[in-house]
Amino acid sequence: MLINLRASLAAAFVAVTALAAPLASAETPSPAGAAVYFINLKDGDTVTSPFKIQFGLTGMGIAPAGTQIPNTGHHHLLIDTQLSPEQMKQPIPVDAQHRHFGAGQTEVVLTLPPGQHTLQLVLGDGAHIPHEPPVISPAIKITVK
Ligand SMILES: [Cu+2]
Repeated sequence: MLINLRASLAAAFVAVTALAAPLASAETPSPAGAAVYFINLKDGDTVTSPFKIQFGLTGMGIAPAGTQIPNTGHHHLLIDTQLSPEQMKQPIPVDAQHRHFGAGQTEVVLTLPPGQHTLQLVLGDGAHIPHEPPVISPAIKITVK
């Protein structure tokens, strides 16, 4: 009986894995020319904390997290970090260095310690996974006074 249960569980696990595998690798497509960018900041800028960052997007629309509408996504701000090639195919982590704007926000007021910081924007689909190809800005370096 126990063996049968184990076998069923193993079979169920294999079935779930088989279903999940293609989904996990099927990123949402992005249209050609789509881009995210910082509207009010550029590489080399010096700011005083707290400071506002405005997120720009062309070629796609904003939709809240959890929705799956073609050619949409929501903003993510990477602070002093970057996504590895593997992470580009997975839901973006949620922590202080990976900020999600899942309600569709297009700006944030940020407080960062004095010094140099790297900022980068990346759009994620309704499941927080970067599109294919990724819609990601160049990383910019700013100095917080
Ligand atoms: Cu997200």
